[in-house]
Amino acid sequence: MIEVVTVDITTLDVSAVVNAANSTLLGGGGVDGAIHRAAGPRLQAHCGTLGGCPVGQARMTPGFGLRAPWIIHTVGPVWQGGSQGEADLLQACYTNSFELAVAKGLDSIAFPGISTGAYGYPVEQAAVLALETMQLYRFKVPRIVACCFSDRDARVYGKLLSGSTV
Ligand code: AR6
Repeated sequence: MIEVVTVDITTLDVSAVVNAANSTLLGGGGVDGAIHRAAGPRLQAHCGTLGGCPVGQARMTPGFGLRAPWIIHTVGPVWQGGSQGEADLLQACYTNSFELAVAKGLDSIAFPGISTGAYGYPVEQAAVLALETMQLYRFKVPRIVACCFSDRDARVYGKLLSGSTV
């Protein structure tokens, strides 16, 4: 099942929340800042032991004070116009996040719109990739949540899911 919701991702009752991090994994603004605030300082201390994360890859940590028991940190590409491999890198973020969840046997996962905030990836293009990858994993992870932070983004996802063009 793929759900589209418009909420603060830190409030969701899921097995894993995906964080749109930067390659230091030490926290930042946007959804990364919200997740670190909700998880508390033990998250940054733990992330500091991981040695960062390259763009397109993912790392799992406990959720600490977060409602979700696990956080999957992935580093999206900075949008540079689309000719620098951004689509492959963004797809790798989703795939590698799912692979960590599957390896751990998790039954629910929530994704923010990776790269679509500070990193500037156009939401319409990012949502196509996100939903394509979610469809591929929907039999491996029973509950998949596309967590939007604006009604506009939720409409983009909703239209794509219902099969109409954006
Ligand atoms: N819950 C759900 N979605 C959110 C929340 C939230 N609490 N807060 C923001 N969003 P961004 P990026 C949405 O900028 O583009 C950080 O500083 C937001 O509206 O958080 O991958 C990192 O440290 C947008 O749709 O991530 C990196 O330096 C989406 O989350 C950099 O930003 C992603 O926006 C990563 O940039």
